[in-house]
Amino acid sequence: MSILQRIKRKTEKLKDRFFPLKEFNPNTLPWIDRPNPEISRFLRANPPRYNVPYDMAEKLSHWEQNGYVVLEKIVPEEMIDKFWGDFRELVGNPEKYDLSVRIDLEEFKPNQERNIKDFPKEALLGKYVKINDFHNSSVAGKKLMTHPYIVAFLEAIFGQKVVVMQSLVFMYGSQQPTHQDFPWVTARIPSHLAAAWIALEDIKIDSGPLYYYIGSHKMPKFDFGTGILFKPDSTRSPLEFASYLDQTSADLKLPKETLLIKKGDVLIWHAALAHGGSPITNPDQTRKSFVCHYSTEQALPYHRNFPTQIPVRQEYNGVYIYNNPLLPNAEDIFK
Ligand SMILES: O=C(O)CCC(=O)C(=O)O
Repeated sequence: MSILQRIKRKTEKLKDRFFPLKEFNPNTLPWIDRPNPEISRFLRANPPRYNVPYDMAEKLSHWEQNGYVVLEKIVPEEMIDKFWGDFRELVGNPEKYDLSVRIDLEEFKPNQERNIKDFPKEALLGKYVKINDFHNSSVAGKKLMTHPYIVAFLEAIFGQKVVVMQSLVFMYGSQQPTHQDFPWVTARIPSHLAAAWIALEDIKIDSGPLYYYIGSHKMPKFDFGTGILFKPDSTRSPLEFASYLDQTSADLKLPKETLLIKKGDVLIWHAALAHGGSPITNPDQTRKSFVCHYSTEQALPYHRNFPTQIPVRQEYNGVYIYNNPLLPNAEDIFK
């Protein structure tokens, strides 16, 4: 990093500290989040690079109003089965692999995030497991997360180069309290964030499905005491955040929708859509999903955990995916 870049970063940090953000910066909002976005004009000037099987104008308008879209039957089953095959091999033989895994169970405190080898094998097949960034190891994962019909939509909402930020594989429902993603999954520009929830099987009502509040991406932002981003010195907790989102959605009469999509369908949601995982009512019912977070090259020109390092990156269908500098030998190990 040059001296100038270092000074710029330091200044940005000081600005964040003394003038914390209370809303997204209007100057860097994606075009579609600005007042009165002109969708037909945008599409005339920026036709999608792929011939998509859905009505892009209709989807963009739905996104603008509601903060999410469902793209039905867009991912072929073979792609999903290949990816799930890689995943089964990983959790069946964890001793052979290197990967970061988080299991939110009391018994694993204080180190709930560890190398996959350092958890008991049975725990990997249980609840509260989040397999982090498996796409770094799995080429099938990279192809899945950059499926052209997903990429076309992301390119349309951002109007610029898309990058992968992180991914999670779930075998069971997360049962996570309501949250928005941007306070945690934060790029240099927090509004440059969207997530895809790729259904790896038909989702059942008793599996603890994802839920979200329609239109919640437009509600006033929560202040953690450090502004809209969660920081180590935030004075308000994630549970207070969850109560704020549930209560404000109720006050604004925003409908709550439960995601019961089918294998190969994809939900894409906005950085500020309030969402969470419903309680699991049948402990045996899986809810296999691949959750991928994306940003733009402008907001994330490096691997999210290594901002000072020049990233090694690969390009899939026009999207940059950064190699994980911590586990170089694990990259693309599942070909
Ligand atoms: O799939 C889920 O239940 C939660 C996923 C989620 O909220 C996230 O990754 O932000």
